[in-house]
Amino acid sequence: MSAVPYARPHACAGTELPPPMVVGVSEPLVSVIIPALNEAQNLPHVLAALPAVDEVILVDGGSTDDTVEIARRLMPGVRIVRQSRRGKGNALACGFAAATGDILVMIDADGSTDPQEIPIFVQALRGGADFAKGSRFEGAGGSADITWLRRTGNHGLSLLVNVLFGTTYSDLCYGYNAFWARHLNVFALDSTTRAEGRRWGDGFEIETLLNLRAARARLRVVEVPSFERRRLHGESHLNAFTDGLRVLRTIAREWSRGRRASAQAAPERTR
Ligand SMILES: Nc1nc2c(ncn2[C@@H]2O[C@H](COP(=O)(O)OP(=O)(O)OP(=O)(O)O)[C@@H](O)[C@H]2O)c(=O)[nH]1
Ligand SMILES: [Mg+2]
Repeated sequence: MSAVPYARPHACAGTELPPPMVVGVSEPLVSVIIPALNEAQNLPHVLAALPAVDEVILVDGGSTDDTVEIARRLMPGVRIVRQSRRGKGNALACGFAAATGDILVMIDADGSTDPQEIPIFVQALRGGADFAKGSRFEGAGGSADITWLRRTGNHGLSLLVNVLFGTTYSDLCYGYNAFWARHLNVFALDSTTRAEGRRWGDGFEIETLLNLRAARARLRVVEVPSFERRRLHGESHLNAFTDGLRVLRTIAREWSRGRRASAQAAPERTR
């Protein structure tokens, strides 16, 4: 796990980090969760680049290509999980629920997130963070993939979140994150209800949901500079307009949810 040099990430304002803590005498177990929908051509690159981890979970979204067969052939120990509904968010929820590690890392199957960065995320968590949030716009981070439209939309949405939630996020919609499994309940994700379509949080709004719920639970969030590569093969599943709107609605929903929770807590405090 030490192939990549550790670059100390920047802490978000209001999340002063304590000195590195001793997590225990043993190393934390690391699970990597990979949502995949028709990524057979990309998986060989992604799996080959993985550093030594304890568990790899591939969450298949009903791929019609050889995604599952390729994963099994290249990595006989891989755990294949079928998702309960549709969408990347639901895939991640199912993968998190199935994982047995102490640290859960989410990466994409299209080759855009570099598995060689995993040790940097793990180091950030072991250094005191609760949630290590990848950022393409922090420090040495960057992107060879993001379009002007998406970059502008992402900046605008990040700004809105920072104003409403008091965060200092530089990259709201990025799929490379890691957190301690003990915080999974903070995200209140429903992995078990079966349905044909998508429920709220099942789509590409998942990263926003995780970031907002981490902030509301006052987890110590540390941004980890990350470089996003181009998808190697195949088509993106994301639509900048419809998925951007889902992100915007997620921000509105989470904000009003937070206001309702504070309003309910206020009378109890004055009793
Ligand atoms: N299991 C599952 N995985 C999905 C689903 N939708 C997307 N994914 C995976 O989620 C990851 C991110 O999806 P992408 O289509 O690459 O979206 P993106 O990275 O935001 O967009 P690009 O930058 O254009 O590639 C990839 O590994 C996809 O295969 C889904 O419905 N189910
Ligand atoms: Mg991608």
